Amino acid sequence: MAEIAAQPFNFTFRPETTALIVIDMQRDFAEQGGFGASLGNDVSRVTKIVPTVKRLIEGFRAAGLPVIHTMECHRPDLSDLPPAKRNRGNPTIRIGDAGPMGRVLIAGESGTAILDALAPVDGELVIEKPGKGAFYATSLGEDLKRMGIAQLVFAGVTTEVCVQTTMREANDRGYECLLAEDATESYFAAFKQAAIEMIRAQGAIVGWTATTDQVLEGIAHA
Ligand code: TIU
Repeated sequence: MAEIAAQPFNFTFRPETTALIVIDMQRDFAEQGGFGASLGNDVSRVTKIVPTVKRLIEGFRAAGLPVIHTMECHRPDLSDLPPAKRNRGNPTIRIGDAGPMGRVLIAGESGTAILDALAPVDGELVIEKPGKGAFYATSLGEDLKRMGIAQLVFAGVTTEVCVQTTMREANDRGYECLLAEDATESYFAAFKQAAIEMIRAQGAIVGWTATTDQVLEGIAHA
């Protein structure tokens, strides 16, 4: 057990029941020609956090703590893609369309893959999710119960969409959630800041936030 100097107050870190969950660090959100760019976003904001996310993942692996990865993606027949999601907005290419890295956000396509630098290693749980939240229409809830997890440290993209949605889902299911502030990013600096403030407001109403260094220090002292 160790106290992490988090906001809005210390987070009591219990390594035996904690996992890291890395949300959607996929080429589709980080590279030109992918889903994020098709929505008109500056994807370079995402690539900048890769070394920090890597450091966090390696800290968990070195301590023998579980690392879980999620991927936003859909079946090739689009049976898990509601028209309301496919038709939203005015992207240059839609989910399921053929792009320069294969079909956008479709399981098994090269653009949908997790970035090489952050690729899962053997034995790590990878959750393919059709929604923004990682609990919706996936086995994540049962997997966490089987693993005996009670606390989740969050990293990944984007802060106010898939990360925040999954944190809120996890918080409602009774998990204590801590977001690594510098291991998450948004396409909009103001949205990232607002999401971080919303999460930890009102006495950690959704969860805690801390830097990657503070999380790694907690691991070192636990
Ligand atoms: N567009 C956006 O900000 N995010 C997503 O569509 N997915 C995730 O956040 N992973």
